[in-house]
Amino acid sequence: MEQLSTRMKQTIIKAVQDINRPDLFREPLIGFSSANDPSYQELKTIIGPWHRLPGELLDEAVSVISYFVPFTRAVVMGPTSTVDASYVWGEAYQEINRQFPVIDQLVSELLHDYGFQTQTVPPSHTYDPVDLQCYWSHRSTAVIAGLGRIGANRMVITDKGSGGRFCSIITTAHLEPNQTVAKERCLWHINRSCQKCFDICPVNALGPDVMDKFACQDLLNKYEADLIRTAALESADACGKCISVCPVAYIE
Ligand code: B12
Repeated sequence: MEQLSTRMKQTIIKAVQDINRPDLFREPLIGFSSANDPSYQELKTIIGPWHRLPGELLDEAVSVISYFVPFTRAVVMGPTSTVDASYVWGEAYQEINRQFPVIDQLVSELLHDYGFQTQTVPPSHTYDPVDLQCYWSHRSTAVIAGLGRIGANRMVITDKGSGGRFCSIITTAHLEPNQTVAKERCLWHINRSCQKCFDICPVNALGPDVMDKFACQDLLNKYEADLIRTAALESADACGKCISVCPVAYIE
């Protein structure tokens, strides 16, 4: 299936190029995991029993495709260049969220041509607005696919940094799981020499042992209202300060 995984990676890379926003997005990173990786069962304990196994979303699931679309330096630096909401971060957030279903469709069509099934999951807003519980984590899927490790800001830090967004597709095709173990890049985890993400959060939602997701969500909603009112964006519940301030948010 080497030929299939190569064609798939080319499809995702070309689809991001075809968005034709080199001012916002860079070449994506792509990784595969086995649908039977025991980490998926572990997530039912780490996250909760509501988190689905790949096989609970697609019968005969064999592999999971995880991909990361990294933002440009200008986008990643946006949130720390403004006091409140960052327009360029909001625009990149809105635009890539709109493009993920297009990219997922192209990948699904390729796999269907080879006779395989797929199940896609939207990039965001797949959570219960009351308890913010989500049935499928693109973030943990990316970790299982070896694309990165979770930093103190709870964001996945890839070889191109944490500034960007993830999506994933479940399939009945066999795609060789990533064997490489991602490098630890978070300075808090390495030697406690950095806590910029904790310090910058405007609502103190982030700490070593606490992530107040409701306080964070409230700020995202406020910023979205600002961006809709002032900048004609439509769906941009985005802040990004805990990413933007991070020394490894943007890696060339
Ligand atoms: C619900 C949600 C939110 C909620 C709640 C976040 C939360 N902590 O649960 C709110 C609204 C607060 C939020 C805020 C933000 N979000 Co949000 N959010 C999501 C969403 C929809 C579901 C995430 C979720 O609930 N997962 C369940 C939680 C409990 O588990 P988890 O995500 O898997 O992660 C934890 C565990 O896995 C755990 N873990 C512990 N041990 C182990 C061991 C293993 C082996 C593994 C695999 C995992 C693991 O560590 C993780 C971190 O706590 C995802 C999209 C998706 N479907 O994945 C985006 C997502 C996580 N958000 C994202 C972003 C960028 C943001 C914001 C920066 C807003 C913005 N866009 O500007 C802020 C950052 C807040 C922060 N620092 O965490 C990105 C993350 C990108 C990255 N580099 O990692 C995602 C992946 C969206 C995307 N498609 O890219 N978000």
